[in-house]
Amino acid sequence: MKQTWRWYGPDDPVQLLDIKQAGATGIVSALHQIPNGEVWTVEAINERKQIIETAGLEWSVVESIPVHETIKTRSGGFKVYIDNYKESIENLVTCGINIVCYNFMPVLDWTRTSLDYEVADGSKALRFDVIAFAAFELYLLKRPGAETVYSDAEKAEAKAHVDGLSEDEKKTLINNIIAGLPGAEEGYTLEQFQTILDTYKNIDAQKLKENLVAFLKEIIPVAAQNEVLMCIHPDDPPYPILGLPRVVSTEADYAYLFEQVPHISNGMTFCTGSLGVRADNDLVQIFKRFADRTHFLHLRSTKRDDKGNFYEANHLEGDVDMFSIVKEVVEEEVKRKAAGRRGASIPVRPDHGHQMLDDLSKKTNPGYSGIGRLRGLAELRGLELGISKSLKL
Ligand code: DNO
Repeated sequence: MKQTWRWYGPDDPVQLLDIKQAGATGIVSALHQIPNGEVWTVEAINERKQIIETAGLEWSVVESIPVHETIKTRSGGFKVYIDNYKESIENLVTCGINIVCYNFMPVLDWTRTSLDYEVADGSKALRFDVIAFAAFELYLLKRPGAETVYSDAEKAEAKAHVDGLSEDEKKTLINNIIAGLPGAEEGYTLEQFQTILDTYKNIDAQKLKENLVAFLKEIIPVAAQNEVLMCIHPDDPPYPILGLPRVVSTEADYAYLFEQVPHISNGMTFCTGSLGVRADNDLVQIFKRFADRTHFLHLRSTKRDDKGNFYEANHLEGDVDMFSIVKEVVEEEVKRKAAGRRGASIPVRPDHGHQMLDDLSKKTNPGYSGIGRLRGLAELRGLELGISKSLKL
């Protein structure tokens, strides 16, 4: 695996030199300063690239070029935004960068209710709690229709939950959900939020799928022509929330996208933490089926319960069978090498990590602390080495 690390740019509290010490050689980055939908110019890309290269690292993957909301709803100025998207891809190629991660989640990118859930060893993890989420949409956002999603028992629990929160705790819950986790390009106020949810009133899962395929039919030919690997990230969590459809959550979802637009440039970001939240997602089977289209790996684990709650576990613990996944990855790389395929080494990043040790007293990007990811990367690297050696590679 090509060991990479997500870096949010010059304002990231984790410095490029720290990343070198963590042993990563590749950087995963995005031009977060550019408003969603605008073209990434060659100049802006090169500026970031140079900063990365001056530190002796390589910009391996773009995560993400965000997809403008109007592309997802196919409304308003979406055509211009698709053209801009194509131009950004072409400009990245001009600068020598050719792997692009993105997602197609309506309104919200990844979603958690708690950013400081204390696990048994005292470190802090990100967590999604169904009742806290219900409390948010039923009693804080007051989303019309939310009451049809939950059972009476859940509603009662959610009410008790919200009644037990102080004003500050309510604000924190709201912010955790809608103010934008790192990498989510949009943040909203409560008022704006309902308005943007309403733009999906007439868009069900079928329609959203059609809109995604229409987008792919436009951008994949451009990517293919430029030998760019596009990799769509799964929904996180991988099921509908807030009455919004989500269409990149399961093996069947991915199979449909690849059937519709078969070129190999139409690939996936295999994110074990996102896909692993669903007990009915068989991760090894999904990887095996789409191994040749896996252009980027996000490796982390989650621990779920039978109520739909989950928290982010240490990388080698939780529900994800990381050994089996990494073994599949190592075997896929052997195949790629034998076939002389470009990019035989798949870029991987230790996805998220606990806030731990010195980082507990620092301001860190939720999920993206230095030390937690350092632990994750070290564990994954050791696992890979052990597997490779035992396979006599
Ligand atoms: C969370 C990330 C997501 C991801 C985007 C991909 O930590 O995995 O923000 O980057 O969904 O477009």
